[in-house]
Amino acid sequence: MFPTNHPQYPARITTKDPFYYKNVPYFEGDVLKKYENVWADPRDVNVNDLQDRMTWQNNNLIYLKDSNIKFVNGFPKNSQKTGLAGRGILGRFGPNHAADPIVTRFNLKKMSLEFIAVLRNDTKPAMWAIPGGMVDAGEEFSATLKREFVEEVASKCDKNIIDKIFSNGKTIYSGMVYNDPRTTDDAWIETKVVNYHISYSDSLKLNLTNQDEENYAVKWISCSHPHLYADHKDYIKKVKWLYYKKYYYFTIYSLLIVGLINYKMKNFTKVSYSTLAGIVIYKLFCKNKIK
Ligand code: RP5
Repeated sequence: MFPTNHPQYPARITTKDPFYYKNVPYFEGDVLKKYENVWADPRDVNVNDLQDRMTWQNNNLIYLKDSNIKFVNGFPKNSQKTGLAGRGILGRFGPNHAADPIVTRFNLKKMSLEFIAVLRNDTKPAMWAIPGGMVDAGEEFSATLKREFVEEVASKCDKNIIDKIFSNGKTIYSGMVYNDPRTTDDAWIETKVVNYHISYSDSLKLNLTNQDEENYAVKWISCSHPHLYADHKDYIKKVKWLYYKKYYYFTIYSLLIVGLINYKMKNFTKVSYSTLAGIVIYKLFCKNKIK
């Protein structure tokens, strides 16, 4: 897949071009020079250091040297061709680790599953996103999930409610972010996504405030929002499935029981109606859904 362009990047070239490897435009943001050795790698980073870094594979963190990621001239290469060489504006060669906390609630008034989203200010047009962020050097993923949430949306919230929310999460995904607009052939983002579902009454205790440097706004939005940043829609889909699957399967089993009762009573029209309803619900909501 070809990531969308980032507002600060030059145009990408098509990966179908036979001279791709010669012509792919090089780009490395100025900011990397300023932050070389701070959060950005030095350009002459040692290959052994790079090989000892971690990547997500099948939900486990493994060393790059043990993964299927190829190294070319001492640098790890993205398995997808993106039309841009260099790190772009990402600091690290290869995986740049991030973490995404999805805090959800069920809004009874709107009959809708909602999550806390931020309106990012680095995309054009601005896009709603999960308030995730980069893992600092030596930081645990669990710490990043909480820190990013607090920094981006909850800096004015009571510590007790934050601790309560982050005491119980469910991992939704860990691996590569395929559609982040900052991805290049030499640098990409990998993330761990965790869902924290809270009650509506707890959600009212959160005093949400956005972080001006990164976001225009923060609010609860529907999990059915049609456009989200990077791969965030896929993660939200997984959360929706996790939340709703029990209701779908309960309805299907209930219809099955109604069908069996009617079968015993030789009421075959009702048997076919309940069977049909069960099949429609299964096909629409369960089949091919993320388990
Ligand atoms: C996305 O970029 C990740 O899913 C995460 O949400 C985000 C991390 O980057 P920043 O928000 O820190 O820019 O690919």
